Amino acid sequence: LSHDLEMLSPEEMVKRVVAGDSSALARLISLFEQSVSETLSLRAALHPHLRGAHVVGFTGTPGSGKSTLIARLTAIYRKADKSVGVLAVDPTSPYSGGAVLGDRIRMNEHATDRNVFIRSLATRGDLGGVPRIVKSAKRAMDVAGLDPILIETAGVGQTELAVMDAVDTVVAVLVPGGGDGIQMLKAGLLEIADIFVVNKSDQPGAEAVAAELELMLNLGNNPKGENRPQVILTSAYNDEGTVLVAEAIAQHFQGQSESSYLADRRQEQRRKEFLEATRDGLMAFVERRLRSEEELSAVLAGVERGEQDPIKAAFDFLSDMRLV
Ligand SMILES: Nc1nc2c(ncn2[C@@H]2O[C@H](COP(=O)(O)OP(=O)(O)OP(=O)(O)O)[C@@H](O)[C@H]2O)c(=O)[nH]1
Ligand SMILES: [Mg+2]
Repeated sequence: LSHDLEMLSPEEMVKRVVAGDSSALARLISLFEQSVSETLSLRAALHPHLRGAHVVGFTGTPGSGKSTLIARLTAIYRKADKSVGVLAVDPTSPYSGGAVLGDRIRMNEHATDRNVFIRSLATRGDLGGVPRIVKSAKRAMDVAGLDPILIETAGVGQTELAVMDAVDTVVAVLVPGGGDGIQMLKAGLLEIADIFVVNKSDQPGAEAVAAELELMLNLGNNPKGENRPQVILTSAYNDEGTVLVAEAIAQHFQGQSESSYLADRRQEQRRKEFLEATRDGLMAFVERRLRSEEELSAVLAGVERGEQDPIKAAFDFLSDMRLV
């Protein structure tokens, strides 16, 4: 079957994804993983079929219960007869390696459900490419009719923040203890989160974290103005408070749609995607040239040996292409 898929033209592949063929969707995402820049035409072919699913990002410290919460929310959405897409950006650290297996176990109840599509993205240390792969995968999942699309990232680094740029609603998941609040504040999460979940409320200290957050949100110059983020206590493990999270997510989307906020957010997303795609296309062009043109590889060899100045050589190459 997978061999079958490899033979398909981009148009045929897209057609299958639109028809809800999950193996075609998985295959398409694998292609994006292999090279996001060489798949520009494939990504472009998705365009007429975009539906505009609600994309929700979950971020927070490793082990805070994001996957458990996502599994619970998936069950809630399935009860409402929604088709759910889950995209997990694999934690790279060995610490989290075990948690990935754990994720599968927790998602087990959904694994055989045709209306739930679960996919992990291996980051393979290529940090710069991750947000672009996520955006491409999200685009394909949207075309497949999955709505909502839930994206999980671990950690609060630059990559995670870049991924969260590509979602409509950001859910930050914190836990009691460990100075989470301060860590998130430093990471800039306080500014980007739309909903704060204090998970593991079955453990001591959860109320204190929630109170600390409320205080920070009241004191801080909250950039979201009237759309002050909600703080919700949950015990994802015991399925407590999870309905409130689903409601807050729906409310946030509703509120955003009614104000200009969603339009502004998506406008900025489109702007970024255009610039990234243009850059991707140019890079793919240059790399193809390097492979196919002896003259250019000779230039590169000269640059490597120090016979040619790298900047001057780049400038000359781009001038020849009439690109500068
Ligand atoms: N006590 C308690 N444990 C929980 C709760 N939610 C999740 N856990 C446990 O916390 C551990 C981590 O949960 P995950 O859902 O894998 O957390 P995660 O944020 O997805 O972890 P990474 O993907 O590694 O960042 C697991 O052992 C869960 O069973 C909760 O509400 N209470
Ligand atoms: Mg997880």
